Amino acid sequence: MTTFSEITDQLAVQAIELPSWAFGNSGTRFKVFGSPGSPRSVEEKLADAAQVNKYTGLAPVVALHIPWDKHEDYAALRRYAEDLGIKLGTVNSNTFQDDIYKYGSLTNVDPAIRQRAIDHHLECIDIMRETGSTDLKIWLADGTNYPGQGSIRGRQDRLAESLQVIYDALDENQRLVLEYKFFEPAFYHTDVPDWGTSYVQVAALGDKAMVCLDTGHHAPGTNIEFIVMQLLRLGKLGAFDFNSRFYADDDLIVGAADPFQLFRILCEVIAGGGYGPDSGVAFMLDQCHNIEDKIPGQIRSVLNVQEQTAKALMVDREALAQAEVEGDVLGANAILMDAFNTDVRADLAAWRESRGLPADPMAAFLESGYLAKIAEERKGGKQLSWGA
Ligand code: AOS
Ligand code: ZN
Ligand code: ZN
Repeated sequence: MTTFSEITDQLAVQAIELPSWAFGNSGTRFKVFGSPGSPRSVEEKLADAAQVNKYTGLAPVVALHIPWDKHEDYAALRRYAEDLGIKLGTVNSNTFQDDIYKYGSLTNVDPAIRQRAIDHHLECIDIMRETGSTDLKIWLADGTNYPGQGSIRGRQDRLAESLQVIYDALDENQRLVLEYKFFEPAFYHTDVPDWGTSYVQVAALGDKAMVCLDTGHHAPGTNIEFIVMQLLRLGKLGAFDFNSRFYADDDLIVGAADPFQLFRILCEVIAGGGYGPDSGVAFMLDQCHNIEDKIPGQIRSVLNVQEQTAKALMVDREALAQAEVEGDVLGANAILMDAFNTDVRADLAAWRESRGLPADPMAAFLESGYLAKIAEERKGGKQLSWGA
């Protein structure tokens, strides 16, 4: 097996993008629980995100959501982030909260509504120019609830036309990443339900359009690492939205429900050339913390990704290739499982310390008193929630 000391250079380049909305209050349709000290402004969300990077060295970028993170001065917001040692990243568009999008946005049969949705994306691209963001992420709530409600073919054609207008507005250094999801909020059909549809749409647009794979957006039992392999093989995996699910789009902490699945996904990412800053694959979290504290929730998340990445980097790929050639089924499986079953926690802790980071970022953050400090300082004002 590859030793831990042989993989540290690769571990050192890992960067995971945090979702700004993970720091606001969130919940389910039953209840949104507030936590003391939850952010009341985009700046406070960024300050909280910077804590995750401070204790882990793993999270230097924060993704924004428009309109949730609308700001009167994005250049100032960018400087504010840079002063905190982080950068503004992917801009997520939002066409799922306005009444006019009840029957769809980029797919809507009404050209005026489609134009409104396109204009929103053009506004996001303008914001990206100011924030220095390179990725525009599109997730659509578009779909229908009943057979016959809409022409599923017509909607697909209109989606292609709308995306083309948005794509044509991108600068040279900007990309469009199209996220898929098999259901919810629409329940009969979703306009971008699967990786194949996302691939077909982005392939028609050109090189700057890529697929975004949200790990929570698949039917139970789906072999997600196969999709990862295929998209990398096609040169079209642009981004991950990492999270974990027990039932549907749960948006729980990545690696919490199924660490082995996360390991298998990362094995395919590494094997397929999708790892590292020049790979073109953005590692983003798409999570909400409904009952747990948000900052520790995000710290736990990036550490989970780091831990499984370390194991995936330690797989003895030469031995694996050899076992495959020899038809050694159980030997090959054992090579993979050896890496997965290796406890890398002590090595990671020592390596963190050697880089001036706390051996145990969770403990160090909790001991810092930051949660009590924000609970005290952030009194009054309106706390932000997912969707606000
Ligand atoms: C929705 O299910 C998707 O995962 C999107 O990425 C969404 O924009 C994100 O969850 C923020 O709400
Ligand atoms: Zn997502
Ligand atoms: Zn989702």
